[in-house]
Amino acid sequence: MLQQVNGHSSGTDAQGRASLKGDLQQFLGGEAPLHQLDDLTKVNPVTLETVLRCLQARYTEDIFYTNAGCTLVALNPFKPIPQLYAPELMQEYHAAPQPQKLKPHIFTVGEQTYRNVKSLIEPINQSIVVSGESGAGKTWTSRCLMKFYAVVASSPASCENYKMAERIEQRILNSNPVMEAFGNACTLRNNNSSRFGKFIQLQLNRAQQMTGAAVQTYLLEKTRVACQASSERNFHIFYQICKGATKDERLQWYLPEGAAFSWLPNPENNLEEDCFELTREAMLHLGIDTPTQNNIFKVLAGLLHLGNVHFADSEDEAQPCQLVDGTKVSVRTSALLLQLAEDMLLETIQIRTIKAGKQQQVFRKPCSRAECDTRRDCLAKLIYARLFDWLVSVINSSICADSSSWTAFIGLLDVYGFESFPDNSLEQLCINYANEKLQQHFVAHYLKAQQEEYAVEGLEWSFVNYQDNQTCLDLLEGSPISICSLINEECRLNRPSSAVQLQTRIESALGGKPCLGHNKLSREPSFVVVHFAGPVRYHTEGLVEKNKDPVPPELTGLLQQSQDPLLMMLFPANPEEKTQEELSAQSRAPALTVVSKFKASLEQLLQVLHSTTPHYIRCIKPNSQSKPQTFLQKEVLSQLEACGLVETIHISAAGFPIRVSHQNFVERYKLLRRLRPRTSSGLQGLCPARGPSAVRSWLTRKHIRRLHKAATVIKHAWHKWRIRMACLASKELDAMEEKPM
Ligand code: AD9
Ligand code: MG
Repeated sequence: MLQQVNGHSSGTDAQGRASLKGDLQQFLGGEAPLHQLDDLTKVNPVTLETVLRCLQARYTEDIFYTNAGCTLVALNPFKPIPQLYAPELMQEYHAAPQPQKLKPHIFTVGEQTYRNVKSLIEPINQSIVVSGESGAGKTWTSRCLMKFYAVVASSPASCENYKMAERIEQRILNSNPVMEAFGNACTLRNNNSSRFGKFIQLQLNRAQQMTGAAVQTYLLEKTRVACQASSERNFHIFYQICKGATKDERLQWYLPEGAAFSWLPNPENNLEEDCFELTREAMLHLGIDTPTQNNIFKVLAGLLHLGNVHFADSEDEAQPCQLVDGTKVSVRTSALLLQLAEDMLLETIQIRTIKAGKQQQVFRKPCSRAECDTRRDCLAKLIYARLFDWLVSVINSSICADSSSWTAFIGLLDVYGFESFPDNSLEQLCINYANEKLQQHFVAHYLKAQQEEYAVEGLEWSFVNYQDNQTCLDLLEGSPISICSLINEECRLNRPSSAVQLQTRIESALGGKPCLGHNKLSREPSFVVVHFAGPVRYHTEGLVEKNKDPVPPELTGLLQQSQDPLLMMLFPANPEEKTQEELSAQSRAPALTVVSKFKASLEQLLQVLHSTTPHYIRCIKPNSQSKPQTFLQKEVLSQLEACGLVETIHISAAGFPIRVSHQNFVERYKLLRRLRPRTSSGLQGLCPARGPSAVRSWLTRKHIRRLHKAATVIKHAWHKWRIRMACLASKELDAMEEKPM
């Protein structure tokens, strides 16, 4: 019996009494207390209101996980509950004959997924899509699932073929603090908000042991390095260095105690930023030695000093902008830390070089103050983004198994949640676009496809209406004209385009589309998209420029001259593989825009997801102040509405959640043939495929449970019979030996 999973009242007595009360109530014909309903499909009737009440009742009882048919709803407790994630509990779910009979938990999903890899029932590769808005608990959930697999799928021996004789699972777990230090930041919504998307494939061998993992990241919000919205912060790693560096390191990196940096706003206490030692240790375990680490931190300190370089307006256009008083020292320190010549660093920021004419004559043009700021920021973004990509590649080379040592994977998807701020730009547009695509994947997989197939297969079924987000996706990415195509076109035309121009183009080309919201309230140029999770206003100022993400070739050229070992590696003077920017600069072809690159990577991700059996965990944020014991109905309600939970429950409750190809079905249950007289159609008679395609067996969970039971009974009987036969045979042998011929 599973005890205390959800951390409410201690001791089993209280729990026992409570469950007895519930049973009695049910027996006497009364309704079970709401908080005891482990599956929302049992709520009667299934409406937004009843679902909300049930979740609230459970939350009040400190029960945070609830099944909702094919998905698991995870409420964020906003308080640590160690016993809910203890290794013993993981083992309990792992060892349970039927984990789905235990209390709903992410470990049930983890274990089910793990077992599916082996079964013939569904495609072998599995994925768990963790969704929810920012701060709802996606990263926490994926981290816990990784720990779960590290416990249940650990390999018995450490892998000697790796650089360090350390267990692979531990190394995979070590990738989390490193990626979070460099890729997470404190935002208005979440103190530890992921500023990149992550898909991690946990690789399993035939014995279902974890032999490695591969990480794929999506669209790091690199603008944060140089620009943070008010009350938000830079990536954790910068604060970690400033707080955690030793005295000696402070001297080396020019980070005196209490130094103020423009790119380090709001430096007051935040727990996530106190983890410098943890980050360093994890890096070491991943094979990044101390000198390389120090090199990384030195470069990051160089970026902080670069952020303190400020320019004043130039009175004479022919002259470069002057430095604001007192910032010359920042140029010097930054150049020193980045191992660049000081005057070259300053000049590259201040002066643009333009090649023109047939002879490609070089002209030098002093930049305006705003242009200088943009070039300074661009330099920082360029370094940080390359550093992040390099870290991911190091992590991958440290944890990825070679293809011969794994046969299947479990993918964990943790992408940034839906975002709506007072000021939304290209970053939010991409994030929300990704969330729309994932919602569509969910809708397509569970709601739409299932009902359509029921119809094709001729199953009796009354259709459930659901919120299809195709219209919103048409607005965002549809052809021939969509928001993405219009923003991309502005980039391609390469003309100075104002924010108002873009707004007008969007309004005139897409005005009639249902998901383009009314745009009356804003004074600034903007447009509104009605997403499945709510309307969001995007400001058009700077959108096109951000989408172009131009990197002046002089900046890359400058960094190629650095004497710093890390920068020399990140920006090789004669790169074997040219980057996208360099290629397009050479060929004069228009560079791929941020949106088009992001779209392509999303499509790839969706292809991978489509090739797996997906499982869904919906994280819900009970309040936006990150407070424990606070359940704000209005906020939860909008999240339930947004993810179409009620529709999911309806379909799960009434539908056939298990679809098995006939071949696999026959393979899995051929044992049961012994139960029935042989027919010409063999097992097809046992569970006939319906409809014209006749390829599937449609099964409810009840069907599957019964089939499993029957198969188990036969197996036992068969086993017993074999033992009996063996006993008889050995007795016979004994008798023969006793009676010599
Ligand atoms: V974002 O889209 O990256 O901004 P997430 O990833 O959905 O967001 P995250 O997992 O970071 O949110 O959770 C936010 C915070 O909620 C965490 O930092 C924890 O303090 C808290 N949290 C989330 N889940 C749990 C939990 N199961 N138990 C305790 C939790 N605290
Ligand atoms: Mg996150």
